[in-house]
Amino acid sequence: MSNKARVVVLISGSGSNLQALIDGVQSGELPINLAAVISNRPDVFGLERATKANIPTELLDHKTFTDRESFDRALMEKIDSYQPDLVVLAGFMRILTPEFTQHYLGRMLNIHPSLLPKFQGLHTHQRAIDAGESHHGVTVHFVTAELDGGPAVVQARVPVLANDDASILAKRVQRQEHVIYPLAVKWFAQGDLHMIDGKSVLKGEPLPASGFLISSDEP
Ligand code: NHR
Ligand code: GAR
Repeated sequence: MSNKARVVVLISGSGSNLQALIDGVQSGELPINLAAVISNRPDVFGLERATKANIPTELLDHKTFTDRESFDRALMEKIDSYQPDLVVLAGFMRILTPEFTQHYLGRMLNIHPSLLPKFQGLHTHQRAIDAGESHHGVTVHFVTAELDGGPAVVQARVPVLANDDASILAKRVQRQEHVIYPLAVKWFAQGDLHMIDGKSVLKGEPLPASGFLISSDEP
């Protein structure tokens, strides 16, 4: 018996953010029940991480569906069979239909590797470099129908350095991801974080549009 928040994690790849959640649970920092990990891609490392942590895994290969609607309906059924309180997108790479996002509205989070509203969509690290940004970062946000457009919960900034390429910059950003995602999930699990009238609310206080700001101590 456990009254901990039940969390289903959706992945498409390596699952380093999933690992940060697993580590949080195992260290006792993060009071959640990781109910299942679901991947839309076969043979990804994130599924191995889940198996090693004794978390049930599911594969739902989007390539076996004729359209987004039928994939999303099947995904919803799988997720709901685990009765989650929260759905966490952790490097999940399929755009979700409005029906899907509506069903989980206020109980689904995503981590997006940019300082939203900058650089919505894909290839964010290269785009930040190409735009000559002095800073880049990562945002946890509630998922709405608008791609990468839901209200921000927490944001971490990192510097863009002179000789950065996309992969070095991505690593610097990902170190912050592994700090802020467990934090946001913990807030939600403790009942401190809500989405109210399209805004993120933390401990009764509306958050700024950027979300709660964490600055890394690099230059
Ligand atoms: N769906 C909705 N409705 N709203 C959001 O905010 C979503 C979402 C689905 C995924 C994650 C997002 C990100 O953090 C996310 C947020 C995939 C794509 C994409 O273009 C864009 C944004 C995100 C995830 N996917 C391609 C597609 O056709 C496939 C790319 C691939 O498979 O490599 O779905 O950046
Ligand atoms: C993370 O950097 C995450 O921010 C990004 O993909 C990586 C997944 O890493 N997400 C997206 O780009 C969503 N479109 P992980 O699988 O090791 O957690």
